[in-house]
Amino acid sequence: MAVAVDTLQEIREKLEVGERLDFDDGLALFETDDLLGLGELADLARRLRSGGDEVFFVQNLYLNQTNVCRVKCKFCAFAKTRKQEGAYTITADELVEDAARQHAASGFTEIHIVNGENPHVDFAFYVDTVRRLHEALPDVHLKMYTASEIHHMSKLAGISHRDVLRELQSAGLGSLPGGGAEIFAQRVRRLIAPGKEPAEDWFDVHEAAHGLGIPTHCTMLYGHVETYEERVDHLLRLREQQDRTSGFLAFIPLAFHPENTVFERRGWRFTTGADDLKVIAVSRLLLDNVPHVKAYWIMMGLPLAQVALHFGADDVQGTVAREQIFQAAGATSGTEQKISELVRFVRAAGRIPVQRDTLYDELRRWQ
Ligand code: V47
Repeated sequence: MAVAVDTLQEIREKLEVGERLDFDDGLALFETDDLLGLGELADLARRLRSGGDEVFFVQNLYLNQTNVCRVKCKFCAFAKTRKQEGAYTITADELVEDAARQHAASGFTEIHIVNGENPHVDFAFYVDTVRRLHEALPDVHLKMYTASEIHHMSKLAGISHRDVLRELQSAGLGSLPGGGAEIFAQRVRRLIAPGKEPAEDWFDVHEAAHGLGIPTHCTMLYGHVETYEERVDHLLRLREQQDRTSGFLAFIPLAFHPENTVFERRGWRFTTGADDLKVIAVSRLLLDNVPHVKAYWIMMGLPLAQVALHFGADDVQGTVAREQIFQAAGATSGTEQKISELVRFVRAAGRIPVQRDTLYDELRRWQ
């Protein structure tokens, strides 16, 4: 649906006087066909909220300790049951040995771990893994376990989200990735992930993490059955949470990848570049209190991620060695970029590449 040019103009006026955008603004932004106008507005919002020309990335290694999962989300191509071919669960010893070898070779500063919700291991398995990784690589930031996994651990151990997080934090956990959010609307969760906990649990985990001083990330999985209204609702719920606890470091939109999922058999397709850019821009505009928006190159490819840097994104996530979840679902971008390649792409987009650590402290800048 075409949205009148003056709608974007009204939103621009709100931005310029620092007025918060509301639900109807969010909807109008998703409905506009003026893609370039939208991008320009999002870039303005980023700059008005003190963004400069810097674009951030981290040197990170992705590890998945187990792909065995009890949940069976219909959008997922990564999860297996224990008896399925390709199912694996790696011991803490193996994981630490692998991570230490990789670290000696490449010197990453962050390990990012997301797993299946394996019903065949206990809570001690996770605490032990964090402790051993932290002991072996004390200077590496451990960004581990989505809210869904923390919820799963709380069920395994019969303790609260907060107590799970406290134990993991004292073992060396640094932050949480943002997965498990999907779309918060229960209508959508029932359709794409009927076995998953409700949105309230995702928020409870993040609220508890922020209360303990554990920073977290937040995501939205889009491009399936959700409506624009449900996207806006999702973003505004994240904004409300951030108003209360301020613990989100960054927002990462995740475009649905259909290959090898139930939905591929129903003919569902990959998202389009226009929609990917729209989601980046609208999230930058609505999430006025989340410091960074990531254009995740694994998901959108580096060329489109470059364009997204002019649509409100200021981070391309990282070198991302060994990503598996999107590869399983048909990502064509591959995994692991050299730092020199990220730098080349950011510079060619007219921006300043900055290598950061997980908490956005600057490690190196290319002028
Ligand atoms: O919760 C799974 C998504 C998430 C598919 O915090 C899919 O920086 C699209 O948490 N198509 C897990 N998305 C990954 C995750 C993550 C990824 C990147 C950065 C960060 C961060 C966190 O991946 C899941 C789900 O939302 N996902 N399958 C799929 N076929």
